[in-house]
Formats: sequence, C-alpha cells, structure tokens
Amino acid sequence: MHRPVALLGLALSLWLAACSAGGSPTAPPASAPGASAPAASPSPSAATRIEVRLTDALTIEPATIRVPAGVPVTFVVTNVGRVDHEFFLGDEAAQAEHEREMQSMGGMTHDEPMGIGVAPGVTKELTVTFPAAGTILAGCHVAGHYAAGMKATVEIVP
Ligand SMILES: [Cu+2]
Repeated sequence: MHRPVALLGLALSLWLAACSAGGSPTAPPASAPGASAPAASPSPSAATRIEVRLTDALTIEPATIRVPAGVPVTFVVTNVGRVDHEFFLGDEAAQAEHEREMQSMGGMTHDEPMGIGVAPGVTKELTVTFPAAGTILAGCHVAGHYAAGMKATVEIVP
C-alpha cells in the first residue's frame, strides 16, 4: 500500500503552514503608550479533526487514516450501523490484547484512553496525541468484528 511520497510531502507542508499561520505579525499599537503587547504564545490552535465511520459492513472508514505526530488529534467517530461498534487504537500487540480483554468481558465495549465504544447512531470523540511517527491500527473488537476485518490503518506522520 504505497502512497505517493508527494502526498506525504503535501500533507506535511499543509500541516506546517497551518502551524505557522497561528502566529500573528507583531504590530505595536500606536495608541497605547506604555502598554506592552502580550507575547504571542505558540499555543496549539484547533486540534486536527478526523471524521471516521463505523459500519455494519464491518468496516472502519476511511481504511487508511493519516494523522500528524506530536499534536492532539481528535477522531470524530460515528457509528452509522445498527449494532455496537468500537474504535480502538493500537499496534498489533495492543489490538490482540484488547481482543482478549473484550472476550473476557463478554464483549462489552468500554471507554479508555485509546478507545471508545460507540452505540448505533451515536457520534463520539476521542482525542489522542501520538508521540512519534509510525503505523498503528484502529480496530473494533465487538465479538467477531476484528476477525472479520473491522480495522483501519493509522499512519502517524512526523
Ligand atoms: Cu464493530
């Protein structure tokens, strides 16, 4: 599944552009003698928001999700189906462990730092900051769903 490198570069430059657009040019107020302008803080503005859909066809859409590393990413997850689904982030090992956990809990979805259960027709948000670049997965571990392929690739780009 190779994507053109140009796409990655474009995404990166857009991201950088978005970051640098946050700072406003310093224009000293002419009508405020003595008042010192507050230093522009480089606070992260709007977090990256990614819309995700969970479907009864046992898919997570989009199947490949690209997110930046080092900044908060908010996944806006909608269950468009009629049965429970979940959105759990982690590498292969974490997915396998969560699968075991779900089976031992009788398949009940629950919320945790890296995953949320989403009831039919509901939209929920999950905000995560990925520390480093890499590739992980998003998976649904409602009984049988993960094995049936209910997963997506999450590419974390520097
Ligand atoms: Cu599911």
